[in-house]
This record gives sequence, structure tokens and C-alpha cells, in this order.
Amino acid sequence: MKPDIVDAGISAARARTAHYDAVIVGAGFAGIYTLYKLRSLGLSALVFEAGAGVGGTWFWNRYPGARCDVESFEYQFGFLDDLQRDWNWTERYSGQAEIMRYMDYVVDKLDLRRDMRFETKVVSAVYDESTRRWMIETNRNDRVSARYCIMATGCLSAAQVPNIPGLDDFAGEWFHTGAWPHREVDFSGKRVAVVGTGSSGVQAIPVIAETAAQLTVFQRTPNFSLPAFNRPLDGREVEEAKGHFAEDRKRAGLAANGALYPTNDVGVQEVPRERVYAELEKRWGSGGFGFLTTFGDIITDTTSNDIVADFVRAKIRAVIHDPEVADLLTPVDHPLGTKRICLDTGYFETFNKPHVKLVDVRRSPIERITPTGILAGAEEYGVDIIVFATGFDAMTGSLSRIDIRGRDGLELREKWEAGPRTYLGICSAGFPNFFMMTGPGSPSVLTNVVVSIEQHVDWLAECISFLESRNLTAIEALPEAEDAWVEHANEVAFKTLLPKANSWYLGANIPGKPRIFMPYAGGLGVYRAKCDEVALNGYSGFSLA
Ligand code: NA7
Repeated sequence: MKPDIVDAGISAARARTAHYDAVIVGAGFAGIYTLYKLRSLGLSALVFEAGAGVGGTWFWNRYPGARCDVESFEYQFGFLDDLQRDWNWTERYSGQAEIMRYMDYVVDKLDLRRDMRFETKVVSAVYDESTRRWMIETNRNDRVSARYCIMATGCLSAAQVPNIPGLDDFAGEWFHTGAWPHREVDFSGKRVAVVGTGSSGVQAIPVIAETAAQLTVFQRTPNFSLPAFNRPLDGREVEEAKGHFAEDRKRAGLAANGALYPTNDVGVQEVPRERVYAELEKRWGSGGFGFLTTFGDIITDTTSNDIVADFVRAKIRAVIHDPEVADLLTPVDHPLGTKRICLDTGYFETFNKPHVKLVDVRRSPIERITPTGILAGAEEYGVDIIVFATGFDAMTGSLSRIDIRGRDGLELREKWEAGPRTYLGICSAGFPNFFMMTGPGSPSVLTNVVVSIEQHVDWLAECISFLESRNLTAIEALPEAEDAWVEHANEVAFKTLLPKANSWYLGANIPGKPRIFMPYAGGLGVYRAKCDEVALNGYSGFSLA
């Protein structure tokens, strides 16, 4: 269907309202696939993207060392075999620049760019019950009405700079890893501070240390990090992987984590300890998240988790020369895997370098930023550049920064004041024809997110086809179905150790954010079956009109 432009006669700046079947917010993996899929249904769809290009979170996270922690063969689209056939990954874990090239390649190959508007932020999305349409407005004064409003805004897109007094007066440069400038930042000869030691800090620190004159790392919580063992891929293994891609993809789509890590149902305490260590050593040597599935109960049993965590702690200590620094870098305050685990290349070894210093901000809290440095624990650390690797307002941040209003003017922000409430992580009661791709309450960040995205988009497309074929104009989650899903998701999370850490999964990194475990911890395979069942039952838990 062709979009239709009509004169709304509102103001000169907003004289025209464009009408589409769907508006998609975000041009990351989710936005790209949603546009492709809706187009293939014959719908007109328009994508708004804040960045100057496609890529979503990868567009912004171009900090030194930025790399995916899911293997390249798995972290790519699977919906069209040609896409993987004609693309050759060069490293086991792709770097940010290669992922960007891949996403550009996909968008060009599928001719999607012509329906994307870049450097355009959606500021509001308001549902008009009388027309059953969403009115979407942007910071460029676009006004677009659409039957379906699809948020492909990503789980890790709203960068969070901590509110530290004095930052405005800092005379040097400062950056956030998640909003990195599109130019080379030269650290050579500079005194650099990195605040934060999550995945972004862990990736950036070794690379920054290569050229900085001095690097001071401000750590609040030491994190578990495993060696990635990244390496170049050779042509033969790339070809071989392409040959069994479809089969692998199917398997990943049914797995709990949407990936191909070898699993093992056996519990840590069911086998002799020497065998436990031998297995852990083997997985450790292969690199990557597969370590966490060496045994079946690492994420559910405290004692088993401790045994495996001790193994990791010993590995960490073994590479750090100074025992005091080793103490500081060894994670002790949360079970292994309950904060998103990091994959690194030479992270802990970096702290053996004489020009790298570690400051424990729990012992020496950051008091303020001065014009020339950071004041922490009554000591001023002089720096020229500050890098905030302080994470994101995860899962809800990119939604709450938009003024979203559903039926009767209900504000999403207000509805979610005590924490996000969704049905299946896709829809929320009071917001008809409003869909979130990998929203809170879906497996998303606990999985290989590209596989989760494809599951969501496929489900969405089927749902829209269902509505269109029956001339239905509105679908909305029922409050009781939403309540039951929220309760179920909570119950599932609390059967694991995941809620035991102060993680961004729980919103614990954002001052004042309600403490709700946001992703669905029941596994992608189980989740997929639930979504399929809902569809098969004529969209049970939804009202249709
Ligand atoms: P994360 O994982 O949220 O890490 C942020 C880090 O910044 C973490 O170490 C935080 O400590 C630290 N932090 C946050 N605020 C502060 C303040 N105010 N002072 C000191 N330290 C602070 O974000 P990343 O970008 O590294 O990774 C996000 C995800 O992207 C990652 O999990 C992958 O999925 C990809 P804390 O642990 O909260 O004590």
C-alpha cells in the first residue's frame, strides 16, 4: 500500500500529515527486519531513526574495542539465506565496524533505506481512539499517522551519564561509550579516566591503555569476565558454517539463550570435583559464554554457582601481579552470571601495566569532577579525558524518553512508574496496536538478541496478517493477561539466582528506578512456544476489535 499524504491544516511547520500503515521507531536489527517483513505483507511502513545511519546501538557504541560478545555466525539475520550466503565474517566475534558494514549491506541489499528517515527522533506517539490510529511526531516536526506503532528502540540504547557534580566545568573532553563520537579520539600522551567496568569498560580499557600515557580506572563493582579468545576466521570455516547455517539457526531458535552453546543438564554437585574442574577448564579454553552452560545448575543453585565462581576467581587472580589489585578486581558481591558476564581480551592483564591504576569507588567515592580531574576519596586524579562506561537505562529507557500515550491519554511512563508491565513483553494493556520488539518481559537481553528479534517480528507479522485478513482494526492486551504474564515472569526469574545482583536487568544501576527483573528468564524456546500458543488460540489474552 502506498503512503498517503493529506493536508491536516494544522500549522505551517506541520501542514502535512503522512499516513502509513505502520511506523517503526529505530533502525537497528529489529527495525530493519520489521520494515522488511511489513513490506512483504504489502503494508506501507516508515522507520524513524535518531542516528545518521542504520545500526541501532551499534551506531552509537563505537568506543575503542567495541565488539559483540555473541559469535559472528550467530549474531546475524537468519530470515533470508542469501544474506548469510553472500556475507563473509572475518572474526569469531565481530567488531563494531564490521557489524555496521553488515547492517548497511543488509539494508542496501533489501532496498530498505528509502523508507527510513535518519537523524530524526520520535518525541511522541499518541493513540487516537476515534480513528484507531497512532499519531507520531518527531523533533523535525514530522507528523505521521499509522495504524500500527512499533517500537524497535532497543534494550541498550539510552546511555546513562552519572549525575556527578562538576562535569560541566571539566576542561578536558569527556565521552560516554554508548554515545561515542564519529571521529577518532586520540588518547596518545593523554591522562585518561574510565568510569565503569561492565562490558563496555572491560572492552575499552585494554585498548585505551595501549596509547594513553596514564589510565585510571574507577571501579564500583568488579565483574566476572571470561576470555573471548577472539581470532580471525579462515575461509574454509566460514564456508563450512554457511553450509549448516539454517540447521544451526533452527536449533538456536529453540534454545533457552537463542545460541548454540553446548548444554549439560547435569548439576555441578552431581559429579566428582576433579571432573567439574576438567570440564570447566575445557569450556574456559574455548572462550565465550558457553562456560556458563558447562553444568545445568550454575544459574539456579547457590552452591554450584559458588564452586564455578571460585574457579573463575582463581583464574582472575592468577593473571594479576599485585595481590591488592587482584583483591579489588575479583568479584565477590554477586553470583557468577547474575550480572551480564563480560568477554575480554587482556582485560585483567592490563592492570599489570605500570601506567594503569585502579580506584575502588566504593572505598573512595567520586565526590566531584574538577576542571582538571576527578576528586575521589579526597584525592584528585588529574585527567585530560574522561570515558564514562557507565551503561544504559536498560530496557525501558528508550521507551520512557518518548511521550507515549495510549487509550484515554494513558501515559506509558505513568503506567510503568512502579516498573514495566507487558503481556509477552510485546504489548501493554491500554496501548492498542502498539508493539515492542524485545520489550521488558521478553527474553531479549538474556539471549542472542538477533534470534529473539526474529521471533518477535515473525510473531508480529503473523498477528498483523491475522488482523488484516479479518478486517480487525485493533488488538490490545487484556489487563488480566498482562497481570498473569508479569507474575509468571517474576516467578520464573526468582527460580534463578539472577535477581541476586544489583544489575541493569533489575534497573539497579539507575538511581530511583523500580527494582523489577525486566527480561523474561524462562528461555527463548519456552517463550516462543507460549507466543505460538497465544496466536494459535486466536490471540488469547488480547481483545480484538
Ligand atoms: P554496564 O554493564 O551497566 O556497566 C556499567 C558500569 O558502570 C558498571 O561497572 C557500573 O557499576 C558502573 N557505573 C555506573 N554508574 C556509575 C557511577 N555513578 N559511578 C561509578 N561507576 C558506575 O554497561 P556496559 O555499557 O558496560 O554494558 C551494557 C551491556 O552492553 C552489556 O551487558 C552487554 O550486554 C552489552 P555497577 O556494576 O553498577 O556497580
